[in-house]
Amino acid sequence: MSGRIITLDEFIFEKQKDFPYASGELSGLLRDIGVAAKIVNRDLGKAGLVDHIIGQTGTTNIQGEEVKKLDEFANNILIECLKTSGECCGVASEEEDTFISFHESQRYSNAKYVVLFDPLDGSSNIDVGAPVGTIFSIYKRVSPIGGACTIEDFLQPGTAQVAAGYVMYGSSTMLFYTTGAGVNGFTLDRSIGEFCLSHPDVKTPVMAKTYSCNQGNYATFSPSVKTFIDYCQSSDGKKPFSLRYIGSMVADFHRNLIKGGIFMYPGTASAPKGKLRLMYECNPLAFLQEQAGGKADWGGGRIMEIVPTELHQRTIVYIGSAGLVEKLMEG
Ligand code: AHM
Ligand code: MG
Repeated sequence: MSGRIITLDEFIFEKQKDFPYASGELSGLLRDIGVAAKIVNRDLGKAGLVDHIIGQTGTTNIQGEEVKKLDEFANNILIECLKTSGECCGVASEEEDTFISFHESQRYSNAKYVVLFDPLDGSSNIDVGAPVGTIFSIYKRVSPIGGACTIEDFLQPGTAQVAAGYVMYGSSTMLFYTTGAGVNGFTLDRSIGEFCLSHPDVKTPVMAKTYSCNQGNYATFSPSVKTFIDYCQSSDGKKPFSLRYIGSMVADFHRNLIKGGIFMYPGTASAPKGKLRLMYECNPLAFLQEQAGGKADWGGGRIMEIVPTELHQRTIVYIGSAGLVEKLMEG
């Protein structure tokens, strides 16, 4: 890309002008998440040093300070950034047992958004320096403004999301988000400390030849998933599909979002309803994927139409290029 750099803050500000009645609160929230992502990114960059040179996480470092696990650290950073934002009345995190309401401070009395997030998805990858991610999902509260948040504010179907996105901490750190008007992606320019527009209006190819799943579980997949994988491997004498699986959903999803492909986490013997979380992982990525022209299904309909019954609910997920998800659903 050439031309003038557009930072995340500038872009959000420009987009806000497209919605004449927007109060700017959602824009403020997205900016706060961007700030949290930069802090997490900074500390992730030291992960190898912390674990192998300075001291193991969970122990005390040479300054006598406790070395926090990075997923706990990311969780705390996000909660703090959102709590002090003034636009968010409560959060739910994959790392917390239940939701947290910020209603006790007067400052948040008018806040109308709740944010759900997985602070550091794929965290088992940190030890080996492989990519990890933060995933977030934003809803308007349904309970009266000013009071404590209720579980109903959080248990909304994915179709009610007003914004969603992820940050991938990889060879580059990237932030992709949607507010329901397409998907835009930003890359962190470390020299100036800003996310800069690098992937405007992302569209996922309708067809592609990449599939991503933990094929070690093949024996326990359903017959239709096995048939689809067999199709990917044989391709009727033409070049078979490529299997690409990092084991970090954001990274696997991100590659397929841009290049095309399908990510699958089917039911397995140990997790018949799937492993991944509906509210923290699948709904936000489904929103992004649909906005980029792809599909996200659980085998019986759209992921975003599932009516949630619990915060930490899990779901089967098939997400990616529209043509591939449709092919799998045909059975
Ligand atoms: P986590 O939230 O505990 O990190 O687990 C989620 C991760 C995803 O990022 C990834 O797609 C999946 O677990 C990998 O699971 P598996 O190791 O079973 O293939
Ligand atoms: Mg996770």
